[in-house]
Formats: sequence, C-alpha cells, structure tokens
Amino acid sequence: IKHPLQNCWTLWYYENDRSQTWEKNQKEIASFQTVEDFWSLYNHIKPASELRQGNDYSLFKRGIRPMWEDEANKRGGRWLINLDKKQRTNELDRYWLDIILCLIGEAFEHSDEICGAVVNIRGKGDKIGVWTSDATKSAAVIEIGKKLKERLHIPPRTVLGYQIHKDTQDKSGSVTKNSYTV
Ligand code: M7G
Repeated sequence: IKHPLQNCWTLWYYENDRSQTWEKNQKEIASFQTVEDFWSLYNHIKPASELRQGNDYSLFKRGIRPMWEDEANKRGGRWLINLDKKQRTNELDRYWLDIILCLIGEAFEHSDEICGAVVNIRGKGDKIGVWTSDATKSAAVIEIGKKLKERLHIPPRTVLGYQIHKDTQDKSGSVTKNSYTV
C-alpha cells in the first residue's frame, strides 16, 4: 500500500518558446498524491539545474494553475529566493527538493495558505518562489517565510522578501518592493 499525501500535487514545465504565449508554454507534466509516486516522478525528470535557461518547473496543488491569474493566486504573493550564478551547481537542486518536501509533507502550520512553488532557471541568476494565496494574512505569510528559511538552512544574514503578485505584475522598474521580510 502506498503512503498518501495530504494533497494531490501537479508538476508543470514551462518551456520558453517565443512563438507562443506565456500561458501556452506552461505544460502539465504529471500529478501525484502518494510519497512513492512523487519519488518515481522526481527520479524520472531532469534536475532543475539541467534545464535550459529561460525554463521553469512549478509544483502546485491540483487545480491551481502556476500563474498570477488563478483564483487561488490572484490575492497572493511569493517568498523569493534569489540565487547567484555559482549556487546553480551547489545549492539549487537541494533547495528545490527541500521546498518540494516541505510542500508535500505539509511542513508549515499554515499549509492551507500554500499554493505551490516555482523554480526559474535564468542566466541572470536562478530564482525559487513559494506562492501563498492571500498576502493580507500576515501571520501565516511570516510563519511560512521563517519556516522556509530555517528548513533550507539559509543563513540568518540572508534576507528573504515576500512580494505581492499584483506588485510584480504592475512593476515599472526592475525591482518589486518587498511587503514582508524574514
Ligand atoms: P518570470 O518568468 O517570472 O521571470 O517573468 P523573469 O523575468 O526572470 O524571466 C517573465 C515574464 O513572464 C513576465 O514579465 C510575464 O510577461 C510572464 N509571466 C510570468 N508569470 C509568473 C506570469 C503569470 O503568472 N501570468 C502571466 N500572464 N504572465 C506571466
């Protein structure tokens, strides 16, 4: 008998094809709701560090699309981990796996607020975001940020910022302001 997870999760892959819209480039790969099915999927796909630049993986609760526009995301935001170039070899895959395990293992007190997570492979520096559904729920957002930082062993001096999707969408300059930090 397989070990059930509390939620069913869907893995998405974004391939940067400039002849298509952003939304069309998001492809559902597979869903799983047991520990065993997670590991068979994980062991079968390329690690994030081997994706081509410009591409993403996203892992979201079933029924939530990995985009700002989804009903579950539109009032939300993300905790953002910005990696520098040398962290792709050292840390990216470990961070991404640890985040997946926090999500599917429901490691947060406010796991209900979690929508999913995204890893962006980018030449200017990779990014990992953990998406929550309501940016006004400050206690939940902060608990998730603190737990994330602790579980990933991110040094205390490294500041993580939470950015509201609406701000990311509307940003005029190149940086989005942080609404919370831990
Ligand atoms: P990104 O891939 O999140 O980061 O956003 P990057 O700038 O490091 O590559 C790049 C672009 O993809 C955005 O400016 C949007 O045009 C598009 N995009 C990204 N996201 C997360 C969304 C989304 O949720 N919805 C839509 N419609 N477009 C998005």
